Amino acid sequence: MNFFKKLFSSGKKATKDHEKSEIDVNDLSQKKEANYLEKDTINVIKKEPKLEKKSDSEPKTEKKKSFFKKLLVKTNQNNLDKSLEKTSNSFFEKIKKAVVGKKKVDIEVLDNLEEILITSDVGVKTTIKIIDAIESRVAKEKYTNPQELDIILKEEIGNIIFDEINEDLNVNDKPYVILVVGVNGVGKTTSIGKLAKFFKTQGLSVIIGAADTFRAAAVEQLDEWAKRAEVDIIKQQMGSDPASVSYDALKSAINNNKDVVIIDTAGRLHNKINLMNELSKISRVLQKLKINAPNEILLVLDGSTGQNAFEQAKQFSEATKVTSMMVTKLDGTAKGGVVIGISDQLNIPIKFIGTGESIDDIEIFDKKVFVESFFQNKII
Ligand SMILES: Nc1nc2c(ncn2[C@@H]2O[C@H](COP(=O)(O)OP(=O)(O)OP(=O)(O)O)[C@@H](O)[C@H]2O)c(=O)[nH]1
Ligand SMILES: [Mg+2]
Repeated sequence: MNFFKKLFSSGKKATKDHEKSEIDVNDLSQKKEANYLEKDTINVIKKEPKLEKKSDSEPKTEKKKSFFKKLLVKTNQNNLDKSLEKTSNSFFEKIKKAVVGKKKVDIEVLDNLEEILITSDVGVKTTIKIIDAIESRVAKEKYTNPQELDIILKEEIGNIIFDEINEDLNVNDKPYVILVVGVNGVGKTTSIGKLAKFFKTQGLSVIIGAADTFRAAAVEQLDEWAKRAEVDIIKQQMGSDPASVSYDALKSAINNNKDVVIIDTAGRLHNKINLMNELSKISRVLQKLKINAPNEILLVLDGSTGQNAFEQAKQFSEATKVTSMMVTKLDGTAKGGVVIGISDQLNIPIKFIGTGESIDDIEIFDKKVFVESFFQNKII
């Protein structure tokens, strides 16, 4: 199954050192929304990085166009296996205990399985769905061997999470604007660094907007990630208007013909009305430059919080128009089962997962590969 447009691999070295720049527009922070258009022409453009001269070795427009159409990026199964090791081990330890000495899949086995799925953070509704499916299969197929429970479980979980909507990231619509949201500490800023590098290695040019102006040191932290990913960053001082920073970032992306804009936002409590207000203000202001911006509202969830992540996903998606999700910190947790519940219960695709703290610890979420990794253990 394809998740992304194939992002050109044939060696465009996307961003060069001299392309990197920082734009500090502190003086703009107090301006009103109505002044954005005026502001950018007066102050921002002057400070923006120059357009990079196209070198002869770079692909021509025609070639560049084509890379958006084909799909290349694949999930690294080994990396995912490692990240889901704890989840899988813990799940299978419980399953093995539940079927030991059993000659058939009876009510007791199913009851235990139900408990195992729930304690593995799959979530109650999805667990019931899985148990119902297994129950009717056992009845129909006269399935009796509990040692093979993992095989039907894998099939049923696969069935449940595979029927999903369009998951393509259509970066053709450039600059492709991704607004990154989520509560405190889930890994938004880290994930932005990873995403920036990810897109860059696909030959896309990236600009990051430091619109978390709320927390001290947030801008410096993002700045650090921009350096690591070797991409441009647009920032203002702490306390300035996040919508203003977002506007500047998009403006700069348009002026410099960038492919992707990723905007960091402050982690706030998901039930606060000001989150909604802030995000809709950012969107409104972005729309002054690009009518359908942001292209994505990417919700970042901390997978190690299990059902909490699920609750956040529900509440966020009720409050804002979340279009995709990234689940972080799947490494080092046994709560990876939450991904199954989220995929099943919410009509929003998970597009990426975080598998560690380093810049390359990111994988495209491919359900098939995910299920394979989840079932990397066997009962026998
Ligand atoms: N193990 C692991 N740690 C991660 C992952 N993603 C982020 N982290 C860690 O999570 C912590 C918080 O990450 P941030 O990127 O600062 O989170 P944030 O959502 O931007 O936080 P606020 O800006 O305070 O809301 C850091 O210590 C990161 O290293 C991941 O995929 N795996
Ligand atoms: Mg942050």
